[in-house]
Amino acid sequence: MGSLPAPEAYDVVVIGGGFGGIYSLNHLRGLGFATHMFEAGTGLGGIWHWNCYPGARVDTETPVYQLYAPELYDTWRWKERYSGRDEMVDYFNHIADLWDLKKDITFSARVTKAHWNQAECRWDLTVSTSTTSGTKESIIHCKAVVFCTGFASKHYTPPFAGMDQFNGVMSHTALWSEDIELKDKRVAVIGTGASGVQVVQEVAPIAKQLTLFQRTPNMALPMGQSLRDDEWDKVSKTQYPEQVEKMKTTYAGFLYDFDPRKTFEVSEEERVALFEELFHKGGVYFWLGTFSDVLKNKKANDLAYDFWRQKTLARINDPVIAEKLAPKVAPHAFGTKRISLEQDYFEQFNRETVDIVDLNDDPVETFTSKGIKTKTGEHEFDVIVLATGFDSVTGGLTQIDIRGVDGTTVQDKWAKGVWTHLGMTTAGFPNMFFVYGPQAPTAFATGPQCAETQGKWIGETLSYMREHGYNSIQPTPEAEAAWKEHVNITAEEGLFKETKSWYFGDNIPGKARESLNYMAGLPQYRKKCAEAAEHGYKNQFILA
Ligand code: N01
Repeated sequence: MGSLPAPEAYDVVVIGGGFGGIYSLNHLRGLGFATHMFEAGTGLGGIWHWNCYPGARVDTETPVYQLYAPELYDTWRWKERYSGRDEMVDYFNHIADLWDLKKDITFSARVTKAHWNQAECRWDLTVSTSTTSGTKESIIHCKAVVFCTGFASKHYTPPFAGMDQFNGVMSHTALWSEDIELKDKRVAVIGTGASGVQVVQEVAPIAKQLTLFQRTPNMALPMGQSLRDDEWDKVSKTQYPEQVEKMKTTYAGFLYDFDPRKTFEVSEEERVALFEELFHKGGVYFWLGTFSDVLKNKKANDLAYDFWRQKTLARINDPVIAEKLAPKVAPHAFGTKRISLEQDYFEQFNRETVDIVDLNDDPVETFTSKGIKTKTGEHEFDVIVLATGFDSVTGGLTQIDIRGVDGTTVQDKWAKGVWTHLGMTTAGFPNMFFVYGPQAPTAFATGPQCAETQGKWIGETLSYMREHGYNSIQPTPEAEAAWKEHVNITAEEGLFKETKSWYFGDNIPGKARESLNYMAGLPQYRKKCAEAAEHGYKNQFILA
């Protein structure tokens, strides 16, 4: 573990040790910037460090979900098509060893404040460091700060009545502690996002009884999990450089893209054949490799939903439960909320010990000392799992006291909506960058690809400033307004905006409704970032 550095030692401080953070630390250090990372957790991995709930697993397949560097993929051997959480943590530690990162990281160190000091042209950070003898606050100075706090670092717990009355064990998935016992327990799971689906699938076989509290069914797709054997590993390593070139051309950074054809341009036989093929490939092919209009045209989307529904119904024995998990009337257009991958999620509901409460018919009235009381009665539990999500995309930044040139906080500036340029900078906050945050491809791109794209751009920008003798950079208000408009116009195109989801901030009461992500795809995003840097960042940024 790196020691707490002396003040004023840094060109750049990186905050957070997920993909964005480790890439940025290594890259900026390689460019010759004195760089240090603060990580609130005790280890690397970001979301994979914190989310250690039972069944936590990546929904992006190997080898796509990794950083691109020959020394990394040559020396790492993936075990499964979709890696479990522990394998991800091992992978992060492998990178840290190879790149010798830990000497420049302080763990258990949470940055609670970041204030721009105009007189000194620097950031003053307050870092709260936990040690066995207590918590210590330090002030750290740096010329630039890169927030790599991720899109899911502020968990969300709905304010259910009576929560403090419950006498059993209760935990949010993002704050899970590995010593929580679930075997032979009566378990409640609230929420059906990626976390809820994975918990149900993992815990139902060992629990005495499991009840899922569902507000919206998850249109989860079969994962198609498999082991990666030696032959796969050998071939993958030889193909990887070429695959990376391909990944740079696709919408989300996968190895495949949408089929250019539209649903009704082909015969019904051809459509069904493609649907079957994509569905059986496993993963998100049926979501992001399908006909190009499925996420744009409601009629095309209805066909995809119906196909998914028929496949799902066939796996659930009880027709009443089946109707809850895959209702005749789709709750929203297929694929317009984050699709999760499952292995045997739907089969869990065939167990005598598993049931489901549809919160639309039978809402929670209050938590009690013994469990959860809904409109129809009380359910008793030993453990309640809150898989209720995050203040996604913006929460990682707005939970920190970040103040810009005139003392305005990011929370205040973004109270009625997000303002950024390129999803990496915001006016009034010089030399502040953020990775995997709002108005960037974030939830519509693979983490490593997004982290590399943004980390490189930030590195180029800081290098340009160093070469040309500039001390500060921030976007112009006009560039920021234009980016906001562009992000919102792009989000108008598909069916996404018609669905309430965390993609639009709908899950957090009072949060402004707007697209939190740049939805035009990674290639278009890279083009926009390159254009902004052309001609010395002129017109879009103020350099001083
Ligand atoms: O959170 P979510 P998540 N009463 O926001 C429900 C990434 N991730 O932790 O849909 C009852 O998706 C809410 O209901 P509804 C990934 O990007 C990845 O699962 O709003 N229910 C919803 O069902 C993912 O998308 C991985 O109607 C309430 C659930 O809680 C993102 O993180 C693993 C409620 C929240 O689902 C977030 O996933 C884990 C209330 N008052 C996470 N409030 C992998 O790659 C909320 N809900 C595998």
